[in-house]
Amino acid sequence: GPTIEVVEGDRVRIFVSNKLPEHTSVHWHGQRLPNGMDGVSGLTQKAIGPGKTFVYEFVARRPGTFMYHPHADEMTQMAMGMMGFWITHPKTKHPLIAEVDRDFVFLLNAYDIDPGSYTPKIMTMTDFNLWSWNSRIFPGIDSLNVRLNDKVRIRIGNLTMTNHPIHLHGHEFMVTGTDGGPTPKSTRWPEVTTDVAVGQMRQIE
Ligand SMILES: [Cu+2]
Repeated sequence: GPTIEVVEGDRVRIFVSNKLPEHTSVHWHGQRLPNGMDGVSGLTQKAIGPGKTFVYEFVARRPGTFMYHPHADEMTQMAMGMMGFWITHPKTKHPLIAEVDRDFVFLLNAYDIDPGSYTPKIMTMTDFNLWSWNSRIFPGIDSLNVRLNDKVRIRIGNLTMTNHPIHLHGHEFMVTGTDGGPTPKSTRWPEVTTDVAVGQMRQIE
């Protein structure tokens, strides 16, 4: 899905039109929002039927990096790649959110696709054979192009079924944010690998 970028305090309205042959919904993972906007089918809303549109509306309350995905037949819909990123930028200068020269987002997902087949096997729980970055697979992905001395932020979300240690060669980084928001400065130290567990986001700089 597209990366949605908004500014803290923005009121956001999203029209979700369901063109699938089955019901769906969208869960805005990590956002502070009214219960009815949380997107859990059968709990906080009626699922969006085929051909129907549901309008989500809420205020982006806190700056950070968030993910969104269906909460309806997740096994099928997430295994087919329904997921996306959401960035809420701070409205004013934030003591824990640095200004950066480059800001990259990567959403990890995984598929089980037999050779010669085009359709992921949706019932697989752990035995995947293709891991993708923003739904693309090397060499069909972009490199991270930066200038010497640029301050670089990379936001990595993991909506696969396995943890992924993310490792940089030749650079140290700090983990500056998680799903819960920016990390306190006292918790930051240099690393070259950080594990991004299932359902988590890690923001490194
Ligand atoms: Cu969630």
